[in-house]
Amino acid sequence: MAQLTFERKYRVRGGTLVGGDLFDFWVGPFYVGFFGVTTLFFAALGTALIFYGTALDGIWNPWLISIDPPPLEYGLGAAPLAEGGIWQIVTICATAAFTSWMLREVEICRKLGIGYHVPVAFGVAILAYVTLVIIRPVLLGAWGHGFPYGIFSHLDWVNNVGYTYGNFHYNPAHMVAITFFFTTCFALALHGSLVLSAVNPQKGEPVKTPDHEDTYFRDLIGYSIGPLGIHRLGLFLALNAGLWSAICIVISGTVWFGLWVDWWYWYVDLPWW
Ligand code: BCL
Ligand code: BCL
Ligand code: BPH
Repeated sequence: MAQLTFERKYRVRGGTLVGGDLFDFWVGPFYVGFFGVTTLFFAALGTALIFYGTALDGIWNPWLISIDPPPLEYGLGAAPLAEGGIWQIVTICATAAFTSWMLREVEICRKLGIGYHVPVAFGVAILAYVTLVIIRPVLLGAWGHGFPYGIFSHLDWVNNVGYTYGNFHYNPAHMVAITFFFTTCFALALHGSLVLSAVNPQKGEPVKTPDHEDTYFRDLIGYSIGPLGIHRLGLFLALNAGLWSAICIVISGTVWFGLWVDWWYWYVDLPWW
């Protein structure tokens, strides 16, 4: 009931970025807005094109469906539909759909009067995608460097691009990214379990306060980052995971051309060994 009363209070006009009142309404629980319409448009068009490309290939096994980027020979030009052109349009649709989704998040934030943290965070995921299929291909001079849109084929791409630079594990930015992914999971495991331990007690037990949570970690490791701090830390860790991922791939083939293991010779070459 509290939820319903609250919804009546915030489901009011205004806060839109474009379109004024035109799309300022809800369908069931979903806020629509101008960017809801553009999300739907680009998502539907992109998905339809994937099905069209699949029909051209004639392979309907879901694992094997793949919309491939153009061969490297097309450089940064437009390719014929059947030779990577579909991939190029799907890439435009996907980028537009993701960006629309983010802007729809912004409009919802504005209506609620809350910060833009969620759309900013999603922006980092979009940046990673855009780095893979637009920024790096442009820097390398061919759309053919983007990854193919297929469940198995995109795994092949990761594998092949990885081995192009020898053992990709030696890429220092890849190391940092992986460390942030692991640390994010570590932090969420501690946070999720700690919150449940306090607010989901046995039958008949009272719900415990944040002081219990803080005290738990002070007893255990001498420090508690606190209820606000843990969310700042979590966001910091997760965004860095995405950011360093984008960095590790964009520098491969642009600022470092050879094997990643060779990068470490700067260390071997230090004068004092
Ligand atoms: Mg990948 C795996 C999607 C980029 C490396 N990847 C997956 C699968 C899923 C996927 C098929 C589980 C992901 C997951 O749970 O994420 N990858 C996917 C998408 C993109 C993408 C949509 C993208 O950028 C648009 N992947 C990349 C880039 C590499 C990469 C190129 C670095 C990030 N990916 C890998 C590796 C693996 C995957 C390595 C795996 O082992 C795993 C797998 O099993 O592959 C077979 C977390 C997100 C959620 C839990 C939210 C829900 C997401 C759902 C599951 C996405 C479904 C996508 C759907 C099949 C295609 C949508 C298109 C429709 C037309 C609308
Ligand atoms: Mg590696 C990349 C970990 C071994 C080659 N590798 C990554 C990073 C991550 C990682 C740090 C991928 C995350 C990412 O970019 O997310 N690699 C990792 C680990 C190991 C590892 C932990 C390990 O061995 C334990 N990697 C190897 C081996 C190499 C190798 C050694 C292969 C042989 N690795 C590469 C290459 C790449 C990576 C090459 C990369 O390109 C990739 C990277 O850094 O990419 C940036 C970012 C998230 C996204 C891109 C997803 C974006 C999602 C978009 C915005 C939304 C999708 C919506 C969807 C379509 C909606 C679906 C419909 C709804 C569900 C309804
Ligand atoms: O709404 C959301 O979450 C509920 C947003 C979202 C987010 C958000 C959201 O707010 C945030 C903060 C993040 N993701 C953050 C992050 C991480 C850290 C920055 C990072 C690790 C990450 N997201 C990763 C991923 C991955 C990975 C690792 O692969 C996936 C698959 C996702 N995030 C997925 C998603 C969605 C569930 C959601 C989201 N992250 C965004 C939903 C959205 O944009 O909807 C609009 C678009 C469509 C409904 C479909 C578009 C269809 C295209 C036109 C065609 C398909 C093209 C595609 C390229 C094909 C790929 C094929 C694959 C097999 C390779």
